[in-house]
Amino acid sequence: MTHIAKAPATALAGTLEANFDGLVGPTHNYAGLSFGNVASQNNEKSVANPRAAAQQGLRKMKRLADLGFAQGVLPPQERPSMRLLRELGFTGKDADAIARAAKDAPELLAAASSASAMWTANAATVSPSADTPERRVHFTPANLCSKLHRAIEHESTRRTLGAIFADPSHFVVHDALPGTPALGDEGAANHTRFCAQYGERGVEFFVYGRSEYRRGPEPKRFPARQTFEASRAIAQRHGLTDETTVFAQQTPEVIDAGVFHNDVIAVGNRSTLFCHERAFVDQKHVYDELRRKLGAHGAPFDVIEVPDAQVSVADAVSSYLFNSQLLSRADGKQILVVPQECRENPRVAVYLDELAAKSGPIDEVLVFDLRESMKNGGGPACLRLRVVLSEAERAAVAPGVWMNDALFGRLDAWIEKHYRDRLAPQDLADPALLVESRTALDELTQILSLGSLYDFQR
Ligand code: SUG
Repeated sequence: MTHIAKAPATALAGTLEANFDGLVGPTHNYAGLSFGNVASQNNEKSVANPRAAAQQGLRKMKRLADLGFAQGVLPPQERPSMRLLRELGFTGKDADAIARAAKDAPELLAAASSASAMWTANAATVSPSADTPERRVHFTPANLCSKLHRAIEHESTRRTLGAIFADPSHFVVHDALPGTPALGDEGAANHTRFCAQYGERGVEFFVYGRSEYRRGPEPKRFPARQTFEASRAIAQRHGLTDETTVFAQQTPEVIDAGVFHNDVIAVGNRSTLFCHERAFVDQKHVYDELRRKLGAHGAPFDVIEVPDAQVSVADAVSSYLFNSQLLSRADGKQILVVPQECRENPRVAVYLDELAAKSGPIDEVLVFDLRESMKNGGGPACLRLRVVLSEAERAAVAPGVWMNDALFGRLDAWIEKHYRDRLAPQDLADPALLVESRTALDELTQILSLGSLYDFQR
């Protein structure tokens, strides 16, 4: 069933969707930091392979670039975060601070060491210029305030996005929203943009888990990370209007079943929404509103709804069927990029076989081994940030981050040279890991031509 179509002609003319994947950092490990994320909890304290993790992600980027998709790279962050360790009171030389954290508070050292910035679907929410009043692309880095190890990402994310999308005539990179429970924001993992053509005005779909001020159903077991108030604030600061936004609440029961972000249960592209039948509160009303608002721009809207009877929420969570990338080929057909766990679940495999055989909007399924990331709850869609860009905007992006044969070769060799192939929880206490990471990242900023991005370089 995994039929691989001929590579389409590169559709680099006009406005298109570029995907910016996070390069997995040298400290990738399994620390069980994400309560509510079933994979993260199940793999707590197992031994990770950072080199394989980075190479699996890099191969996905290369393959999609080879197929003609615009593919960029976002660099990892500095880890362990000495800034966090210092803020938490671990003083002295770097090695001493790490040793003391390892002894007195290993959970804080694990939080400071997480490579979680690799999941760039959580880096920011992005509104393309076609949707914003002054026709610039807006980025709001996500505050990720519901987890300590992720709440330390947004400042570096802002700096990185500012370096890559630097031209103020095309791009606006905002600060993250204040990091407080009322404004919990997890970025593009809870945001989808629908449109007829990428360059036309779209409808932006914001999905939240709970509201701080409006009474409503809430999950009982696991936290809802995204609030309505955060989603609404982002729409407001990006200049979106009521006619071009739809807000929907995730079903609390699916959050309690491990759907910690909407992209674990739904994915959309252009005029297609692919989702589970239990994804949203008042789901039919959500479809109607999307259809009506898209229709007002003359855009169609198709839903591919997967019934519980065929794929349960538990199957969706363990296979990550919906954490797929839905990508438009140059010929207008769409491909679905799924993790290999989808082939290993018999019900999901049957569903995908049927989907690819039907003459619907999805024509082809591509399967990737992303095992190392998957074990922390990060599938193909978590690893990428979508940025719709016009030709002029693409020309304004820092050129060194676009994936091509030369960049692939350099990054592959860089990973081989700098990454460990084994990282166990106790290895986080090793002060050599900080030195190795900094050496690797220093070289990376040269490979990507991004200047001095990191605190240790300044
Ligand atoms: O935030 N896992 C990440 C996975 C993020 C997936 N992203 C999207 N669905 N878009 C998270 O829960 C686990 C780290 C650890 O346990 O070591 C972690 O942070």
